[in-house]
Amino acid sequence: MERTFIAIKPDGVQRGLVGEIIHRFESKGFTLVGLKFLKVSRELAEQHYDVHRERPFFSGLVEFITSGPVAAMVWEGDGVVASSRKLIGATNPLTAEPGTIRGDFGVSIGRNLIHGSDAIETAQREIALWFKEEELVSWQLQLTPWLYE
Ligand code: IDP
Ligand code: MG
Repeated sequence: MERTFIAIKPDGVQRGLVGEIIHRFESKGFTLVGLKFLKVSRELAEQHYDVHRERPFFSGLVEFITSGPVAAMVWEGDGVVASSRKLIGATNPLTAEPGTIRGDFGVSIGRNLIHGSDAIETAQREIALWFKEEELVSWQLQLTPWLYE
């Protein structure tokens, strides 16, 4: 089953949006298989955003992501990687569609509340970076027959 890595960034935590964001993924029909609340180390932040290392916003991004607690999650479901990106919305909250998390709650690209893996391979890399195998729980959502044909 497909899995994705989602992190509510320090602004999402400070804005009191942890419950709202988890609710959106739960009510969509995805299954929570990993969840932790942590202060991110510089090393983890730099590894997580390694592809952006040469970008001008990299140091500010690492500074921000390590500035306060983050809620890190793994969600499971058919097509969960691409679908989560749709639930999250465009990178810039000002252009993100209303109805998306960033579109509903944000106004600035540097405070866009949430991270979601951009591809299946990225999700595998990020899940392995943030979670140990034993921190992930395989379980069967009893709602499955009501969510999948
Ligand atoms: P994504 O989070 O939608 O996948 P990416 O392009 O992967 O967007 O960028 C990673 C994160 O870097 C963004 O979520 C945002 O927090 C930050 N970021 C991206 N572009 C900019 C920028 O132009 N200025 C400031 N921060 C940016
Ligand atoms: Mg990205």
